[in-house]
Amino acid sequence: MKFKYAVILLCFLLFSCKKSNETKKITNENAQIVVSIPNFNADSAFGYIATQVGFGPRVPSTKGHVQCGDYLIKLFEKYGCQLEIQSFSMTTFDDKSHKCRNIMGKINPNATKRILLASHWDSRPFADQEKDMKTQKVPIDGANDGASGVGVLIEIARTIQNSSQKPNIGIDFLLFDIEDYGQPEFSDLPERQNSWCLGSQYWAANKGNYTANYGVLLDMVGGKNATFAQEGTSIYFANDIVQKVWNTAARAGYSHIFINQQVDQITDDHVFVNSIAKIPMVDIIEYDNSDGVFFANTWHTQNDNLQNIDKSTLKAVGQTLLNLIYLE
Ligand code: AHN
Ligand code: ZN
Repeated sequence: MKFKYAVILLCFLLFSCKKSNETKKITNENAQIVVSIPNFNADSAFGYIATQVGFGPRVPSTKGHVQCGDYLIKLFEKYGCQLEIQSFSMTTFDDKSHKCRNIMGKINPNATKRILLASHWDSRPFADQEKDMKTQKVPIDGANDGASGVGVLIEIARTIQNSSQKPNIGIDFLLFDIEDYGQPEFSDLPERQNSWCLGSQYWAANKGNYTANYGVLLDMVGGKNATFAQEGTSIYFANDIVQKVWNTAARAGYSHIFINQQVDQITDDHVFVNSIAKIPMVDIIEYDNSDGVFFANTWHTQNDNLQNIDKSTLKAVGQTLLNLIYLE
């Protein structure tokens, strides 16, 4: 009967029109519930990366660093986060002292179940992966190394505030300062232990009674044709979270980016969050071992600039995190 098919078709059309553009319905791991998850806007995230880079290098003890920190604090305020700013001084391998800030923005500050999402917001004072001695001494833009993770996190804060759908849990965005002032190979000063990740080392040792169920660190999440492998320290301390994040990415269609490969351990902010703060944290960090070095070939070079930021990589990371948050 033709009429019956017309009614079915009409119902189908009505239902598909009702579906919001803003969200996508997805079932959780056990397929027990259906949740609406907002879309991650990679253009907007890219804009936050461009603004950070626009301040100039965010090297501790420079004007660009102070201005960018103030800007990030204002953004978290604008997107309705409760702020906790940790100010401290740090001495680097070159015996210089710097005023630093770890910046935390909280959503649902009273929720007991919490996820900690982190990234570093400073940028490296050197380009020590350059061959040329002069270029090595010029600070990098750090569009990928620093600004990309922060851009994704700010965009997640904006998306949650602008969405009618709210997560069931608390989210804490934590922007570490002074991650990237580690001693370069060209330094002829005596070798310093643990000269990297100074902000996260300070935070982990001075976090008070703060805790979260687990954490995800973003580091260099905007590279062209980037892949994210399962990094050794993350597996060692938080293998269940690694599996959860990589499964969430695969279910969102990003298994070609979040690859199913276990790779070496690296030193990054998550090491100290795991070992000192005792919060299980995984690192989403670009893996490109084509030249025998773990990191991409723009890493700590002058090519770590906006031109080498890829919105489709930002989208894969941002959407995976939104899915992770809304499925909790
Ligand atoms: C190493 O250089 C081995 N780890 C530093 C991690 C890092 C630097 N991430 C971004 N910049
Ligand atoms: Zn770096």
